[in-house]
Amino acid sequence: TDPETFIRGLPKTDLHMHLEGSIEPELMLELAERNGIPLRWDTADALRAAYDFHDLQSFLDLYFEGCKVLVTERDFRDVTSAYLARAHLDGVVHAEVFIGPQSFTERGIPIEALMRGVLGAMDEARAQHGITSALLISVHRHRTEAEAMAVLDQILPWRDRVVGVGMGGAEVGNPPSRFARFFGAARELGFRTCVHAGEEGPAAYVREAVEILQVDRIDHGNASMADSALVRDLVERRIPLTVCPLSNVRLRVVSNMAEHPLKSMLEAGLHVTVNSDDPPYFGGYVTENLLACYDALDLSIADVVRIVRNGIEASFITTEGRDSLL
Ligand code: ES4
Ligand code: ZN
Repeated sequence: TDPETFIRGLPKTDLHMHLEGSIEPELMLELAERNGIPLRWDTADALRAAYDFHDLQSFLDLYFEGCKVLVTERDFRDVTSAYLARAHLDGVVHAEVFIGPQSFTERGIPIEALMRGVLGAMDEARAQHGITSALLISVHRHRTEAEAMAVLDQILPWRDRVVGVGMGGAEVGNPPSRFARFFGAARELGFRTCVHAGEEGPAAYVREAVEILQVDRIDHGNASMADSALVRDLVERRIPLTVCPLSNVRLRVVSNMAEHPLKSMLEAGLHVTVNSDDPPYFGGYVTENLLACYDALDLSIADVVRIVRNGIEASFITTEGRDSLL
């Protein structure tokens, strides 16, 4: 079999994926129409053509604009169902998906609509396709820590259904240390934790994430490679990094896939996983991400299998669940 068929057939995880960033252009237009939300584009092709970014902020601007089409419980359900069905076809057996409530609650959308829609679709996808999933609640680092603490309060009724909390948004100028109290409180409540760090920001932000926030996983973490002492710590503590190669190319974190640090990270002994981030915006699901790396970085099939196993080990699901995947 060819590499693509083999990689698609591997039982994979997607541990770094934002539901708001999973809306395919066709669904975006359908939701806009259904909710009477005006969009600047009227065809899927026009929307796709707008997915041309020069950095994280240019992406975030479009991504937050796209969030406006999500209004009702049904919308959150539809987006989540569509992603999980697509991920299942891609060979993903377990997905841990982020949603950032602040984009919605700031417009007066009740958190209940979001939670019921997303969790309902997750339950349905498990019954329908067998795909398991876990929900991660993400806060925005370009907002205040007080606002992040309010999100923690809002999700308490669902604390048994939320596996962890994370943080994304504009990285440079918003170091992890600014949210030390928030992550401390989240851990205290029993949530697993992860944070976007070292995507556009420096290795020092990854260090803060590990040492001050004490997170269980780093999202991206590319910049770690600039600090060999940090790499040693990450290896020793076996802290997983959820790397998103196509995202890194499209947001110009790397100039092209051949320059991506994934292979060096693997060779350094880092616990790297490969994930999709925001699939339609960046041009691929997990299989396309793995295949792009396989092609550009001269990975072996054994390297790909190692990365896929790392994903299963790095998941936040229970040991019992994980053993059935390994
Ligand atoms: C992000 Cl808030 C958010 N959503 C999706 N992708 C991201 N990358 C960095 N922050
Ligand atoms: Zn992300």
